[in-house]
Amino acid sequence: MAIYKLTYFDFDGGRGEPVRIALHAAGIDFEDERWTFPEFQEKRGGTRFNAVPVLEIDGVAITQSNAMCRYIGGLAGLYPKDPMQALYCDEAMDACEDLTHIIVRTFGLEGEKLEKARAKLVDGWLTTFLRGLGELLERGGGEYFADGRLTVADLKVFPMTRWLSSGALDHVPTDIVDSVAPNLVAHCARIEAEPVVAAYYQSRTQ
Ligand SMILES: N[C@@H](CCC(=O)N[C@@H](CS)C(=O)NCC(=O)O)C(=O)O
Repeated sequence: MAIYKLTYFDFDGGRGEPVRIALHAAGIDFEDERWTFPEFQEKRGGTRFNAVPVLEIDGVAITQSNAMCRYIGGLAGLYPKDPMQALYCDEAMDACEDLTHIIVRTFGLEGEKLEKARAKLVDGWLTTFLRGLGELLERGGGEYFADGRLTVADLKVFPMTRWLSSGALDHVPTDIVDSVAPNLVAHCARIEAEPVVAAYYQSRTQ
C-alpha cells in the first residue's frame, strides 16, 4: 500500500480541499499536513514550484492540483471514463483554477486599493466565471458538472462557491453566487450532502 501525504494550507478550501475529499472517498489514508501561512513562507522554497498543494506518493512529490484531482478522482471512481464527460469535468476544474488566480491577485492589497480591486472583481471576472460555471452545470444536466453524477469537478467547484459566499473575502457580497448563478448555491448544498463528502467532514470532527 502506497504512502500518501498532502501538504496544503490549514484551510478547508482552495486547491487542496478537493484532493483531500477525493483521497477520503478513495479510502486512502493520508497524512494531512497543514501549513500556517508563516510556515508556508518558511518552507515553500522546498517545494518544486514554490507552491502548494504538494501530494507525495511513496515520497515522490507531485504538484498541480487538477492533475491530482484527475489521478485520485480516478482511484475513487470520481473521474469520468468517457472522454467527453472527462472533458466536461476538466473544463469546470480549469475554470476554477483560472478564477483562483484572478482572486489571488487581490490578496495583499489593503484599504481603498483592496476595496477598488474587489469591486472590479465582483463586477468583472467573478460575475463572468460564476455565470460560466452556472452554464456548465446546466450543460451537465443541472445537478452535476459531468457524467450525471458526483465527480471531482463538483469537488472543485463547491469549496469555491462556499468560500465566495462565506464573507471571508472582504468587499465580496455573500450573496454574489446567489445573484449571478443561483443553481451553484443549490449545487453547493447538494454536494455537501453527498454521502462521501458528508463522511469526509464527519471524519474531520472525530
Ligand atoms: N497550478 C498550481 C497552482 C498552485 C498555487 O498557486 N498554489 C497557491 C496556494 S493555493 C500557492 O502556493 N501560492 C503561492 C504564491 O503564489 O505565492 C496548482 O493548481 O496546484
